Amino acid sequence: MGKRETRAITPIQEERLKVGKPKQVAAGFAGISKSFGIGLSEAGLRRTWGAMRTVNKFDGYDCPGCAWPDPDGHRSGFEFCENGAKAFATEATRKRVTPAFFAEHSVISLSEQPDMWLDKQGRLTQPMVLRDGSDHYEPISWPNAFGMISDAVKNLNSANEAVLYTSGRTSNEAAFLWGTLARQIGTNNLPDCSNMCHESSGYALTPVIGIGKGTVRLSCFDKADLILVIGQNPGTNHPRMLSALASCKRNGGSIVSINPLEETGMRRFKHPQEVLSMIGSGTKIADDHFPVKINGDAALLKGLVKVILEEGQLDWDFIDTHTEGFEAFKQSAEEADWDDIVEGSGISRERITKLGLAVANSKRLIICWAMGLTQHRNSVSVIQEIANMLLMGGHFGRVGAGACPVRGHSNVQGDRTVGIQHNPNREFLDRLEEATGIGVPHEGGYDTVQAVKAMLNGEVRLFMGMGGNLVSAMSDTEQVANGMRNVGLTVQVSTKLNRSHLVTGREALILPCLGRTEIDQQASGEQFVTVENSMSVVHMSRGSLTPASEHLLSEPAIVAGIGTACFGSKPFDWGGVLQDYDSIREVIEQVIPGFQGFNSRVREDGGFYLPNGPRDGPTWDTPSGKAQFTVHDLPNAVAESGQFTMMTVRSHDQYNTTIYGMDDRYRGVYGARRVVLMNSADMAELGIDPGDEVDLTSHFQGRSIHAPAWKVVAYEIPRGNLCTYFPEANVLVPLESVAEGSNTPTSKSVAVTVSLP
Ligand SMILES: Nc1nc2c(c(=O)[nH]1)N[C@H]1C(S)=C(S)[C@@H](COP(=O)(O)OP(=O)(O)OC[C@H]3O[C@@H](n4cnc5c(=O)[nH]c(N)nc54)[C@H](O)[C@@H]3O)O[C@H]1N2
Ligand SMILES: Nc1nc2c(c(=O)[nH]1)N[C@H]1C(S)=C(S)[C@@H](COP(=O)(O)OP(=O)(O)OC[C@H]3O[C@@H](n4cnc5c(=O)[nH]c(N)nc54)[C@H](O)[C@@H]3O)O[C@H]1N2
Ligand SMILES: [Mo]
Repeated sequence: MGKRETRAITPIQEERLKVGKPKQVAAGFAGISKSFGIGLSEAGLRRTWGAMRTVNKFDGYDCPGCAWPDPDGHRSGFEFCENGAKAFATEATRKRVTPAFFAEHSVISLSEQPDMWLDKQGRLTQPMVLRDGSDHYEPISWPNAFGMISDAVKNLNSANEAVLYTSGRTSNEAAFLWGTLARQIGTNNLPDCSNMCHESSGYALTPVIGIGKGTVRLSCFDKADLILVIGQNPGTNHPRMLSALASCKRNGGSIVSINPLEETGMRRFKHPQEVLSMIGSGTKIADDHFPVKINGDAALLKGLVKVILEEGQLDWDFIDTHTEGFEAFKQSAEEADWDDIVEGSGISRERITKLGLAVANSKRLIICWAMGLTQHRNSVSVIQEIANMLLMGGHFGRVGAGACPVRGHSNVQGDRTVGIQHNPNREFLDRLEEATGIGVPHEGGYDTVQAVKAMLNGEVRLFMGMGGNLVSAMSDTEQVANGMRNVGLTVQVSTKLNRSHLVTGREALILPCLGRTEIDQQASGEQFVTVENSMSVVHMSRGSLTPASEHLLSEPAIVAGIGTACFGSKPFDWGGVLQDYDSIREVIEQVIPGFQGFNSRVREDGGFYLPNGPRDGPTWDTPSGKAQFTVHDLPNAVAESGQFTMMTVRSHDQYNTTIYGMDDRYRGVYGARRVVLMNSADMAELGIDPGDEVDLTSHFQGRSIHAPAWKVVAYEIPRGNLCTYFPEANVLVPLESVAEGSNTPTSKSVAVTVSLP
């Protein structure tokens, strides 16, 4: 049969753009009342109130909003935010997508609907199948769905024709089983959302400090004397982090934001849990803001390093005892030219010097970063420059100091820890083999970019997604869609309807699962799962709501069902471990270092910290046992003359590809998402007025991609830079444009020309 021509990109709609002033104050009362409002309208009063009382409590569910940790020891407060409330409401909604819904709507007609509409139809309720040649999903039983997958596995010409994607909301238990399933199929093709997210951070940090994770605890934020927040928008994406920043300020610390945009949370913040502060104007968060050009961080950091070296305020004891490579690093920094630094960063030498002195004088420095640093061609080297700067001052193994890559999805870090790795190391594979009896493959697998390329080449016959929405989340949407259409069977384990259910292989399955807020009942009784936050704390998560439908299975049950259908119970007893998740945790304990006593320790209030050499020692799990200084040249500009550098970011009303609403309240952009933020001097030069529609064309290695009709918003953004929202703008990010080393799509560095239609 021919391929279905479903739409890969949300249709372009009539949008009513209204532009106001960016907000000065984040969160506070507007945040809380809005949160409840969102919860109420979707989930109803009893469910909203009941669930919000248990979120992030020791015995409640882990907030699916982000991976920011909860305070150690007193995790019983009302730790939630607008972001978490929205994430809760979309999951706990009372609306349902039933078989009747699919009988009424063909996949073609569904694909003509906007992404926001798809999500708003409610929770998926039953397993559904899209058969070869059919335009409608129909119900299928769980055993038959698992049977289809097992047939597909048996029909693979080689195990590497299977790809198992993971999104970062999946629990440790489900993720561990998922990775094990892939290895029993015989492949390490385990691309995951990290590949598009913090891969650059892990890839950069592991060789230089011996671990690919952050090295601070939440309590460090109270003690830091300086925190740099680089390439991150916490007001929207990690609102609870603002409490930690405010606490640093109350204790006399300083906070500096480095970002092409002055984001709202970094201006002022009202703590929603401190009623008194709602009355005042809130805490001023950032003491200073550096409006660096997009990807100007490499130059800015180089300037800071030069100032620190000139100042001579280095921790020489630390450098002598703990590091290697200082001389080469020093020499290369000294040779860097100030004109290049100022030109590359867009920040004057005076301003860089001022910040450099503050860094040099800091005794307890934390550097936080997120997607503004990880999604560029030279991301790995920028993050290693951050490590250099921390090493110069000895900011490891010291309370109140360290590296803090702020994770996105609530368990993206845990998924990696328990084996979602496309390039797993030998020790892990050996232990997995020993604990499960499964003969594991040793050849490395695909990341997301490689997986899409393999699909385009017709080398993938089975794609399965554990959560997420790869079609919309990946770069180069049309290419991803072409790849998906080449696959024999595509399977999505999901809670909500999204585009990856509509742009499919020849056949497709939707396997609906429990969400984190829901009760998970197995043979031995009610279960909990575990997750790991941004600061390496493993803790439990237990839902309390009645499941959205009686047909739902938990994620572990779905993986175990597939495992049993494909391989029976030998050598690994899929059905057996499912009866009680403690048994899954027992296997994890045997395979993953740091999980000794998993079942008892995770039952303690707040869970436990995984070991972390640079934080706890410092010790360094590098070949020489020392931390490494590294040398980095300044990058060439992405954009040629006449081109802009475009970043693609999140609005305030979305969770990745889930669109909650059309407003970006903090930035003052209302009613529209197909917008492009632009400096007014650039607009004047091109004869563009606010509200005009322009076409955007991206350019990479001779290939151009054209996307029409973006409304222009005049915004305070460095000249030569543009900002659009993802996922709409993903169509413009070329598949081939990736970060060196980590292979992450360069979603924050796209060379673009702007034209009036
Ligand atoms: N409400 C909500 N919360 C979320 C998410 C969500 O979609 N919605 N997503 C979750 C996920 S998976 C993640 S990974 C995180 C993402 O959290 P963020 O990384 O905060 O997300 P982005 O919107 O991509 O914002 C990137 C920020 O980097 C800045 N930036 C872009 N390019 C550069 C640059 O070259 N240099 C510097 N210095 N700054 C730059 C942008 O202006 C923007 O402020 O949030 C998580 N939390
Ligand atoms: N241009 C551009 N592209 C980007 C980014 C960017 O900044 N710019 N950011 C990248 C980043 S940081 C990330 S992390 C990726 C995100 O990529 P993904 O993780 O693949 O995407 P999400 O939008 O988070 O996935 C949403 C879907 O997950 C499913 N879901 C929700 N909860 C659950 C659950 O509990 N279980 C299961 N099984 N399914 C569930 C729902 O069906 C929902 O539709 O996108 C990346 N793409
Ligand atoms: Mo992410």
